[in-house]
Amino acid sequence: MDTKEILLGRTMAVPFVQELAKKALTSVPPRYVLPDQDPPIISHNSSSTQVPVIDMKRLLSEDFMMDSELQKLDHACREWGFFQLINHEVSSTLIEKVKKETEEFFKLPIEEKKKYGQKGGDVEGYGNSEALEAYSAELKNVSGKILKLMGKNLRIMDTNEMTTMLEGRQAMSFNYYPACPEPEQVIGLAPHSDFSGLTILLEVNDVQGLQIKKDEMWIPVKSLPDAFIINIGDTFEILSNGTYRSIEHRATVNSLKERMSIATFCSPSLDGEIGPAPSLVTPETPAMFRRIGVVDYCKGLFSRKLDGKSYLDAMRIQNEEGNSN
Ligand SMILES: O=C(O)CCC(=O)C(=O)O
Repeated sequence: MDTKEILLGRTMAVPFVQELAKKALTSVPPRYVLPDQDPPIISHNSSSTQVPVIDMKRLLSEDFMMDSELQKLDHACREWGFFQLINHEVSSTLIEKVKKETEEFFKLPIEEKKKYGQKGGDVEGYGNSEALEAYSAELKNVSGKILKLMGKNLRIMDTNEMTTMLEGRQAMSFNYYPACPEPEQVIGLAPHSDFSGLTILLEVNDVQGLQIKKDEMWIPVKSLPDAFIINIGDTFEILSNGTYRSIEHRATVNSLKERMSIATFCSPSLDGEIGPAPSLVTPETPAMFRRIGVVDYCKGLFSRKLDGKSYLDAMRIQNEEGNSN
């Protein structure tokens, strides 16, 4: 199927907040003010307020370390929906190159940038470079390995279906959050969960701002140097029949420094379907989500505004009492 022929819907035209930020405003223009946001908890550096760290080298070690790391990975996916991946074998030289190119891209004059940007009525911009191509291929390799291990943890029988559903399509989002004179009055990216199977986030310029919602509290993520921050997306929650949960997250802004990040989404291809893996649906664990074509799923998604996990909730199967599973 030619994916370009499928019209998924239109996203709102994105205003160039980077240009606005150049005006050295001392207060936020009213249209960007978002009062009454839940504040984050103050992190005490304890393990209960830090996203788990998973070591890829251990996961692939094929000795006793592998089993304990697999258990850690399973725990991270069940309890957090987020983890940081270290020793992922993507070369730091390549990562530095991608970071540098991203920073250079955002420094380009607006007219130059527009050439690479989102076209009217489209959900995607475009752009590539040798480093980006290589980065994209490396991340496909990392996500392939991690997904296989997650499938093993979940005891999914047919890992082919899993691969098609979660790895069919890769997309990247380059996020730029300008410094803001009143950071508590605005949000960089509103609370949402991702449509993807997995998302791999790279913080570009050492400014942190990602927060995740755990036990109804917002927890700031302190990323480790060169680590990837990986999260479970909605498609994986559906595939795992609710065992691994996608987690709401948001991006905050900094009062003094701009922040940049690159999110790589490993998502299902448009000609497939999304639904719980058949081997996970049993009389004891009935399907929690409807099966739906990816195109129909995306059309519904793009017609809504970012609002936590509300769209995923609409996919839930209601039980006989009218409650969702
Ligand atoms: O920039 C971040 O920290 C989060 C990015 C994100 O959530 C997204 O691109 O969907």
